Parts: sequence; C-alpha cells; structure tokens
Amino acid sequence: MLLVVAAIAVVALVLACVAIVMDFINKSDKENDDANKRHTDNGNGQTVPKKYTPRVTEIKPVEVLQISSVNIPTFGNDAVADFAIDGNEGTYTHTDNATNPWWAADMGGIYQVNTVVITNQKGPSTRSLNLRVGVTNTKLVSGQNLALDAYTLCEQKPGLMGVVGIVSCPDGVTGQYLIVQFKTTNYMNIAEVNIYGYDTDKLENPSKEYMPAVTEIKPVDVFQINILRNKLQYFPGSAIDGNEGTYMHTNKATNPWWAADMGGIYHLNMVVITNGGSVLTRSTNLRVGVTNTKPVVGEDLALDAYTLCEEQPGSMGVVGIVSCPDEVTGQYLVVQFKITEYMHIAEVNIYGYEIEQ
Ligand SMILES: [Ca+2]
Ligand SMILES: [Ca+2]
Repeated sequence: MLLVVAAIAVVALVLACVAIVMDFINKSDKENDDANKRHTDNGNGQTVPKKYTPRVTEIKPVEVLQISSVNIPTFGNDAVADFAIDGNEGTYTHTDNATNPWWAADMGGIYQVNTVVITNQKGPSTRSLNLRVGVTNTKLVSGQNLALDAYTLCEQKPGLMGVVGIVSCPDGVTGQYLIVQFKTTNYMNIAEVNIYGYDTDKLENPSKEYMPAVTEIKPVDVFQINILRNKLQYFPGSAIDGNEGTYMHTNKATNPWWAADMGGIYHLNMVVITNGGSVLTRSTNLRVGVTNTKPVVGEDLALDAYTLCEEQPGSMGVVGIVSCPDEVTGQYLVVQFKITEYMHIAEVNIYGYEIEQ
C-alpha cells in the first residue's frame, strides 16, 4: 500500500515538473513571438527594432500667417493665410510679388510633421516654383522676408509644383512652425494645406496610443473595373506612376472603381487622391474603403462589398483626402465614385502601416 502511494506521489511530482517545464517553454515561445513582432528585417538581412510612434493625426494650426496679403474682390477680403486652411479648394491665399514668398502655420507645440499635402490654386500654377517645406521654433513675422536657411528644411521639390505637392519630413526634424515657401520671385497662391504628424510631447509619455510608424504604402498590384478603349495610357498603373499628367480612365460605369493590392493587411492613415482629366463633375461622391476580398476586374463592385473608411458627398474637386478609422484594416484599397460616370484619377498616394499577423 505504501509503495502504491509512493509511486502515485512520484508520478504526480513528475507530471507537475513536466507541466512547469511546458509552461516555461510556452511562455518563452510567446515572449519570442512578441519579440519577433517588435522587430523587423531592415532589408539588409539584419533584425532591427520596429519603429513605433505616437498616433499620426491631422494637425490643426492655432494660427497661420504669410509674408503679405493682397485684396481679392471676389473674396470681399484680403486673401489672407487663413484661406489655406478653410477646407475649401475654391479659396486661396494671395501674397504680393515677393522674393521667396512664404506661408507659415503655428502648430501650438513642437510637432514631428509626417506628411504635408499642399493643394495649388487652380490657374496660374507657373508661379509655384521650387516648393520648400520646413520647420522652425522661431516665430515668423508678417511683412518680412524669410531666408532659405532660417529654418530646417524637410524637402525641396525642384520645378513646378503642379496641382498638388506632397512633402514628407525626416524623423527628428521637428518644430512649432511649419513653413511653405517657393524659391522664386512671384506671387504665392495656395488653396489648401493639410498637415499630418504628432506632438513630440507624447514621445516622452508612451502609451497605448503608440502605433507603428506611418509610411507611404507602395501597392504590389493595381486594377480597375475596366479600361477606356483598352488604351495603355488609361491602365490602372497610371494612378501610381508619380506623374500628375497621366491618369487611369474607365468606361462609363455604375459606381466605377479602382483598387490596389497592398500585399499585406494594412491600416490606412490617409489616402490622397489627385483628380485626372478636366471633367471634375464626374468625380462625385468619393468613397474609400478596404477589403480582404479581391475586387473582380470587369464586374461591378457593390457599395457594401468593402468596409468604408469615408464617403465624401458632392464633387471631389482637384484633390480628395480621406482618413480611415483605426479599426478599419484590409489588404485591398478601394477608391470608388457613387455615380454612373467615367472615372479618371491622376494619382493615389496611400499612407499607413502593416498590421501584425
Ligand atoms: Ca481654401
Ligand atoms: Ca499618374
């Protein structure tokens, strides 16, 4: 009897030890998994920590100003700096003729700017030469020239800006004042400035708001409902060739669509859509969404066939900027107009981060 009890005790002890060891192995597997999720291949075969940042959101300036303002009778007002942040493409800033004219936004704190989308005034865009975007902590003064070396440059784009300029700031280039400047001697006209980034104060207080860093997503494949006259220039790739002068173009269709395969599950932070062609009335009721089901070329795409990020009623104008809620993720980006019309888009720029699997 004693032997039986002793044998049972030994077996129980062994089982307990096995359970402890298994638990340890499982835990270290989980820790390894977590560690793997926090690291990435840097492209050179090296494993490096993934970058996490505070949540990137649209920054609403507390004040905007510019070198000078002239009166525009149709606005019934001086075309002041505020016209670049009124959400209306039809209103724009207008400075006097100046050397390296500038516009600036006080962001109300020290920000890491991620992306700036600058929408040009429709019309005399030959004025918008050599776009420069930068940041500084020194408050600017209206009426004064701004030297090119008076601020930290994010990026300078040589040549004409075109319909829209999209600029990124390198990591670590931070400041309270965002500057938009053209390196030319001319008048300056800007229809809209949209700024995206995060408050650097939040870097000191990491919280659940910490997200994978937002970068531009380059699709692995693009496709669309159909192609006008099957012409090469209207193929879906014309919307991601980095050239505002080329655009994808469908036949007339019910709720025409264009889609991008991002090659993984992504959260989209912001999508910038630049219109193509001259018939802007066709681009009505812009809808942007995501799905994990590949839309079928040649077939209509139902409005409920994907998760909607945002629908913007009315005409898109020359530029549409759409944000997706945090929980909306997917592999395929859908851009659709809720109208029976032709669809033509010059460029789609997608920003977000890949979701861990
Ligand atoms: Ca405006
Ligand atoms: Ca293009």
